[in-house]
Parts: sequence; C-alpha cells; structure tokens
Amino acid sequence: MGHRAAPVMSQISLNMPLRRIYSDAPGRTTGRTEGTPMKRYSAFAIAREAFRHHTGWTRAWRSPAPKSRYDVVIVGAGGHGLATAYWLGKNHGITNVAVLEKGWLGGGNTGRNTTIIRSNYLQDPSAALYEKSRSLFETMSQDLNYNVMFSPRGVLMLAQTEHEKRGYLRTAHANALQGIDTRFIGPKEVKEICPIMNTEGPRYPVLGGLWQKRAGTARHDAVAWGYARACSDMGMDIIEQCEVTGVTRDGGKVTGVDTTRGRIATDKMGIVVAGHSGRLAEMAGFRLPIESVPLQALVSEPIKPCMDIVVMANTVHGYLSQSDKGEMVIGGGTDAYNAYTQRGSFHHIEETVRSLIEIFPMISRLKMLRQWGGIVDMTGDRSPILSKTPVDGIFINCGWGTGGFKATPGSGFAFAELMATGKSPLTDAFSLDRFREGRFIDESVAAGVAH
Ligand code: FAD
Ligand code: PYC
Repeated sequence: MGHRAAPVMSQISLNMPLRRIYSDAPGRTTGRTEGTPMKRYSAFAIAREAFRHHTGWTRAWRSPAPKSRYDVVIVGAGGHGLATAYWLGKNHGITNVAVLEKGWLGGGNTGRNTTIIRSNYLQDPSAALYEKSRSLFETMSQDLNYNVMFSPRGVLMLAQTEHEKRGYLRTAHANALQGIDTRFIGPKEVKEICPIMNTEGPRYPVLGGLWQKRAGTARHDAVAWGYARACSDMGMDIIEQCEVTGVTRDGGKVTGVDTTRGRIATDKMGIVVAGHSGRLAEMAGFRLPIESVPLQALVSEPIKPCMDIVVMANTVHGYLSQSDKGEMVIGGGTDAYNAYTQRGSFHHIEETVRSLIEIFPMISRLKMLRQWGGIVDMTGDRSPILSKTPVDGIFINCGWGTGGFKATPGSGFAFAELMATGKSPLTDAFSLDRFREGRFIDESVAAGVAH
C-alpha cells in the first residue's frame, strides 16, 4: 500500500485522474496512523527505498471518517481549498479543520488545467495577489517537502493586433510600477526566444509580446498532493467522497453542513468549489454573480523537446507549451454556453488547433493524444471573489475563471487570513460588495484566454 505514496512524476501524465494513480482499493487500511509524523522525502529516502523495493513508503495523507464537529470546514479539496487549510494551520494555528471533497482531491479544475503561472495582471490588487502567489511557487517544493516541479521557463503573451500591442504595453508599464518583472519585446526577440514560431502571418503577424521571464509552469496534481500531505500531517481531516448537499443555519449564522457522509457541525465554513460555487451559495441561501462554463484543453503525442517557454496567443484564441514528457499542451477559449459537464464541444478543439497552426505550423502533423474539460466560474470583471458572505461564518473563494491555478498558494494564504482574522489586505478589493458598489477589477485582457 505504502508504495502508492511515492509518485514517480515522469510516469504520470498530465491530467491523468488521481484515482488511477492512487485509487483506494477496498479493504486497504492507511499506512499511517493518527499522530504518526509524516516521513520526509529526501534523496536518502529514495535510495533507502530503492534497496528495499519501495516497501517502506507510507501514505501521503490519512483517509479518516468525518468527526461530528470541526472549528473550520472547507468545502472543496482542489488546490485553493487545500492551500487555505494549509495556511490556516501554518500561519494561524487553526488545525481542527475538515476539507470535504465530493470526488477525489485535485479532481476538479486543479487536475485539469494547463498549469500556466504568471502575474502579469493590470490592476494593482490583482498584481499584488498573483505576484504573491508566483513568489510562493518559487519555494513551494521546499516549503511542502514535495516536488511540485515549478519550472520558471517564461511566459510570452503575443500581440497580433495594434490594439493588443497597446494593451500589453500598458500592462508592461503598470507592472513596472507594481514591481513585477515583465517587459514588452519586439518580433525579432520573440523569434529568438521561440524559434519554432512563424511570426509573419498569414492572418495576424506577430507584432511583439508581453514577456515574463520568471513565469512558467508547475505540476498541477503535485500542488494538490503536496498541500494535502502537509494538511494531513498537521492533523487536519481531508475527507474524499463526501459531497456537501446542504448548509444548516441558525437565522443568519451557519451551524454546519449536510453531507453524503452525515451532518457535520461548524461555525466557520469556506466554500472553495470553483465551477460549483453557485450551487453551494444556493444551499447557503445567497446568490453569486457567477456563470459556470466549460473550458477544455488537449495534449498531442509526445515529441522531442522543441519549445522551452509558454506562448499564449489571445487574438487567435490559443496557447501552447511542451510538457516534461514531450506532449504539446494546447488550450483555447471557453465554450460559449453555461454547463456543469466537464467536457467541451469538439468544434472548439478544431478551431483552437487550426488557429495555432498559423503560428506553429509544425504542430499540424501531430496526433491528439487526449482531451478533457473542466467547469470554470466566470465573474463579469474576470477577477476572483474572496469574501465574507451574507451568512455569518460563511466565506467564499471563487470566480478564478480560466486562470486560478497560478493563484493557488496566494489565494490560500490570503483567504486563510480572511477566515482567521476577518480581514486581509490581499482580499479587500475582491469582496462581493464590489459588484453592488461598482468597484470592478477589470482583468479581461490579463485573463489571457478568450471568453
Ligand atoms: P477545483 O480544483 O475545481 O476544486 C474545487 C473542488 O470542489 C473540486 O474538487 C470539486 O469536486 C469540489 N466540490 C464541488 N462541489 C462540491 C460539493 N458539493 N461538496 C464537496 N466538494 C465539492 N489556471 C491557470 O492559472 N493557468 C492555466 O494554465 C489554467 N488552465 C486551465 C485549463 C483548463 C482546461 C481549465 C478547466 C482550467 C484552467 N485554469 C488555469 C483554471 C484553474 O484550473 C482553476 O482556476 C483552478 O484550478 C481552480 O482551483 P480550485 O481549487 O478553486 O477549484
Ligand atoms: O490564466 O494563464 C492563464 C491561463 C492559461 C490557460 C488557461 N489559463
């Protein structure tokens, strides 16, 4: 059993469902018992296990039955929910916490995204939040003692119209004032950085791009697994296959949740369920300015290394990077209808690939290996909501839309502060009130994905 806790990253493909890797075989018990400290991963541990046929690995996180009451209940064991729990324990000493997950942890958008991390946003509150997050990715592997494979390979957002060029020049100036290291580069430098690109047309020649050298990618599942392991080690309960089906209240105050594994009492609750936020809010008795839409991605068969940066081309609605295994990771815009199904329409894949072939003609010969979709939660201003709610004791973290993976550690850091203390400088601007008061944080350009 223990060997399942030692992920061999190179053997795990991007977006492979977690349950195929760590599936809970019936009748098995956890390798770790309550209170046993987790074993540190190290070069020495790998060597030791190699000598004893990997029989000594323990499970990365416990699988407990729910207790009847917790100080804090987090709904949703995606990256943001787990990061919130982690920072509640680490920064605020709150460890009597349950993270409830209706499926398997990381099986939502966290395990379905294309892992792009950057902080080149326009507005000050967003720049602060995304840059905090990007900087936390730099030390995450060490902080969690878990290799999240952060790869600061650089992200380039192409300008292919004069309008887009002006927009990115503006962002570069704003980023300079915010202390974020981006710059606008011309077509010659674009070609030097990414030689496989066709910068000369046919429809939209490349006029330059917004270049963030310290941006990049990380292994998405590993982020969820690393946080889960650290939370479990702090004594928190991560309860999978536990769907929240109702929220109980006493007047205007939360008293607990009904779940498929029984009622759990709490007077503090964080809703962190991405595309399902509207449904949870409805259970709690309030409404959100959110629409849920499918967003999909695909990977090609693996090929030899040919591209060592991430390129996003919003005019033609596509983006591209190469995974460590050699697959070309491809995505486009959202599907144009609301839905809760985790798949997208086929014509969308065709449009995305057709557009990208103009910029990367060499991908025309590749076969698609697999395709998948997630449900993203879109706000009108394309900025997230990190906020108290009309129900006392309930906090909401949602609205990350097409771009929340990059925000995972920073979102957890800030949301934990909000939940623990009632206030966080990083979340102030992102409250629900902004929709009533007209304080929108317009990030439709920085979102970088057509919608
Ligand atoms: P999730 O990971 O979706 O976690 C929410 C969890 O809540 C889920 O596990 C779900 O099962 C659970 N849940 C829902 N309802 C209930 C319930 N009733 N009871 C219990 N649990 C429940 N962002 C980037 O920054 N860069 C990218 O390159 C990028 N690419 C993307 C590509 C695709 C195809 C998709 C779909 C998204 C992409 N994103 C990207 C967006 C990013 O994936 C999300 O913003 C982010 O992962 C959201 O994380 P989360 O933890 O909030 O949500
Ligand atoms: O937010 O950078 C992003 C992104 C890229 C692909 C999907 N979202």
